[in-house]
Amino acid sequence: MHTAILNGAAPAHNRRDFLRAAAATLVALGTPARVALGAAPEHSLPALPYALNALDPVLSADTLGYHHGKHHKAYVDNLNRLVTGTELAGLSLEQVIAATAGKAAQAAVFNNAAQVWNHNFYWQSLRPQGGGEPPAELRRHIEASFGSLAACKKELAAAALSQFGSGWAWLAADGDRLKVVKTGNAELPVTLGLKPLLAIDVWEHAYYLDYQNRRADYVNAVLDKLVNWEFALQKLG
Ligand code: MN3
Repeated sequence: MHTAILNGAAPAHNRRDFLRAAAATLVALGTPARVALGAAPEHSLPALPYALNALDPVLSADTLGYHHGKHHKAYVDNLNRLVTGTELAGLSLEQVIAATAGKAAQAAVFNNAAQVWNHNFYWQSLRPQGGGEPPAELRRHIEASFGSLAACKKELAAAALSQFGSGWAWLAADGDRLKVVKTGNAELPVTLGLKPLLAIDVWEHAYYLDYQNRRADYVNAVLDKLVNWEFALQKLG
């Protein structure tokens, strides 16, 4: 995997050299260099897949506004600032995560990159009028792995509640088997070799405006009313 990352970095050099050359040409022509170099940041904040108030009253427009527009955006901005002009410039988000996971010297880049990825995934894990019954094919997998949908939800809630401090609860696939895992801070299942299917953000910023310290109320409301089982089935593939 690391070999692939190193190979993947080569085009970034070429791209930067090309951009520098292009910028120099534009400067010579009297065009501001930032037109060429500053036009497109490496990573961007995806739009929410629904309106700000679409998850109300489980999650208010205020919560989504701060969570997406401030917290998620800050991770994107930090990541762009940290990778600009480095070996990691030009790599995809997934490549940045793979190249920095487990490396203490790259912790800031990893944390911001992983949080961008986690939030991209979290917004898709929710939907208006979610919860309820999973599609039949997903339900079969859930019952094979947990015994019942209720047991699966109970295990997800327990993981979300027992994650000490900031982190995430996940439904993930380990080959054919589904399992629930929790991760601290920015950690994510892909670095554990698992395929993520659903994410529940249990950082306080995800629920504090609406639920204050009542994390259990937030988690149960998400599982009953917002969780996007169709997305999980799509990810299971
Ligand atoms: Mn968050």
